[in-house]
Amino acid sequence: MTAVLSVGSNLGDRLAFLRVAVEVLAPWALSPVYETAPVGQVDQPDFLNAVLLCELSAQEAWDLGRVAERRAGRERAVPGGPRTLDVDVVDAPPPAPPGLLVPHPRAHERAFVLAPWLDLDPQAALPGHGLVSDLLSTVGRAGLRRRDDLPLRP
Ligand code: PH2
Ligand code: MG
Ligand code: MG
Repeated sequence: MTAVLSVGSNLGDRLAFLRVAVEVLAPWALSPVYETAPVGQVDQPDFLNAVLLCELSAQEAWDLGRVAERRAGRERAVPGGPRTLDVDVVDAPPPAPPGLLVPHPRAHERAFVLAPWLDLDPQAALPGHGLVSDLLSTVGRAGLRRRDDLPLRP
């Protein structure tokens, strides 16, 4: 079964850091890259975001996500602040590490997750919330810009 992972970067060479995630997580499908206005703490640089589909359990996705973040030199200075690489498990089959909520509790309200996921799978659904296409219609695409000039695979 497939894991759906959201990757984001808003510090340094953003595209290069997303490519670190691709290298470590070995996805079988990669979405387009979106440039996105920061959600939550808004006084930080714009993100690049994408979605990866990987043949991993939630536990494996979490572990490899931490490996990728470390390889991208991530420092956890300010919670919610700028980061070189963030790898989040959106949905994945069990087992999951203790304390990790799957599906991700905020994925349904995040256009920067929903839009690239929908590009990969028009039928995608988020357990407990329904079709990604419906969720994205509700949330809207404000603050998103698709960057086809920045492919995840060079
Ligand atoms: N990640 C967050 C908080 N806000 N905003 C955007 N646009 N993209 C993100 O990846 C993002 C965010 C927490 O991890
Ligand atoms: Mg995150
Ligand atoms: Mg995270």
